[in-house]
Amino acid sequence: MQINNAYLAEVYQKVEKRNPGEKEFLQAVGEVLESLVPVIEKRPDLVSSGVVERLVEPERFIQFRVAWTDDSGKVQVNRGFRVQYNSAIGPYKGGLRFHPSVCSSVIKFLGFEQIFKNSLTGLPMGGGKGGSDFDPKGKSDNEVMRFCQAFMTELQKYIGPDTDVPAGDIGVGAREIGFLFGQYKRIRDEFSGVLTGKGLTYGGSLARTQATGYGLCYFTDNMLKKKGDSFVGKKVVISGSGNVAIYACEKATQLGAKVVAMSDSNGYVYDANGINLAVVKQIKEVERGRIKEYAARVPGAVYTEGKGIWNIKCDIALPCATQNELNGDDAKALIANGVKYVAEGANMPSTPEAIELFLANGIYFGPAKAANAGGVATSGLEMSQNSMRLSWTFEEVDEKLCGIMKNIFENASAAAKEYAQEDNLVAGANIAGFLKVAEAMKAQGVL
Ligand code: NDP
Ligand code: 2IT
Repeated sequence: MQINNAYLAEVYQKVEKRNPGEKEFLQAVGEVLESLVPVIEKRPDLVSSGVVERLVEPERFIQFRVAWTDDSGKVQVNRGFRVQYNSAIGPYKGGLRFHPSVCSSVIKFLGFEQIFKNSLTGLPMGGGKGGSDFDPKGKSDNEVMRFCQAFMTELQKYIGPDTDVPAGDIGVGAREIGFLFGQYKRIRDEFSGVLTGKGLTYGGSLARTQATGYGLCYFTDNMLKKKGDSFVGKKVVISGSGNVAIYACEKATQLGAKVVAMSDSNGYVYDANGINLAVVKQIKEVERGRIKEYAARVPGAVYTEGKGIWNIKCDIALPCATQNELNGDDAKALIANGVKYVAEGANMPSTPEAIELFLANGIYFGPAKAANAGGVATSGLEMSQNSMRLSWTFEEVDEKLCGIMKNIFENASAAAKEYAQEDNLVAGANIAGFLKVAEAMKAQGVL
């Protein structure tokens, strides 16, 4: 990382000093500040109004104890978080992650990224994120319910449909959102759009389940079209096999590509015939099983334990699992195998070294905050439907999602063209996302 501007370098040093050892958070802040150099050079007003110093410091950071009882009667204690990062352009908005790796650095990096992503959607949503180091894997439905109820009993003090609207992320899907929503309703005695990603019977939006993965492919399709290219006949590798990965696979396949590999935290499957998504959905969405089982069910598919999915030859790589899952060596392997497009479904899946290699080698790269914004954008559409007390059809939501992803691509490309190089969507997404929030912060005074 190189921040070639004295003011921004100083802001970064202060962030480092205030948040020692928080490596994911510092990585996310460093990348954005690096992109903002050309903007800050043109806009002394943003320096004098202290927008950047204020933006890097969360408005509020909440940490709390979550105590619950497991099926054997033993008391368990987890740590809960919510960062309410920035509310300049709307109520705090962002998912909840339940994963053992959750800590303040991870929550802050995700909340910080969310500010720019939500701004890019064009919808009025501020940035927030939350979660817990609770691991839903291997827990019974009753244990997950008791945990969610205990978690929400504390979280409900800080959220509301016009204040802060959480949703899902890793480890938080339809089941968890249902339990969280029920507990909020019970305590507050109010039926509202306080969470998104809700079930269709109680206020959820059609197409929210599909939105992040579909949106990622719509974004990638815009990248392909820009190069006079398309998904048709392309070989695609997708990491992960959760919500984002599954619906990325579905849409990429619908658009004419062949997805040849998917993974989970244990290993990956390669299927030269193209992934049979019905099998993946049965294993992951119904049985909550491991991707390894795919190879036992689909003739010709091969399972490999461990990392290594990025050694598979492909035209398009879509990392959809977790942060820093694709490092410099992985990027080199992809480039050596002729990859042409990389677009991020996960949040910050590529390390800074990997991104540098992609940009330096002319690989067209779609960064997370632009490419995976379809999920939160559709959450924004769920909020609108809840406020209006009506619901749109799948086709209406999907069409709006497609339009939003096109706008994000065009706005990021335009900002990249003005301040960096047109194909540098990292700079473009950071700058376009930042400018809207910065103008709003400036207009609202020093807060
Ligand atoms: P899920 O919990 O549905 O799936 C996560 C997938 O990633 C699983 O296959 C999981 O494997 C794998 N994974 C998680 N952590 C690790 C790890 N440490 N190492 C290797 N593999 C891992 O989550 P989502 O699909 O919702 O989220 C995936 C990514 O997309 C995250 O980065 C999330 O922040 C991002 N995202 C999600 C959005 C959404 O709407 N859901 C919106 C925008 C971004 P295993 O089961 O073995 O843990
Ligand atoms: O990272 C993300 O954008 C999400 N997990 C979705 C957030 C949301 O509020 O829908």
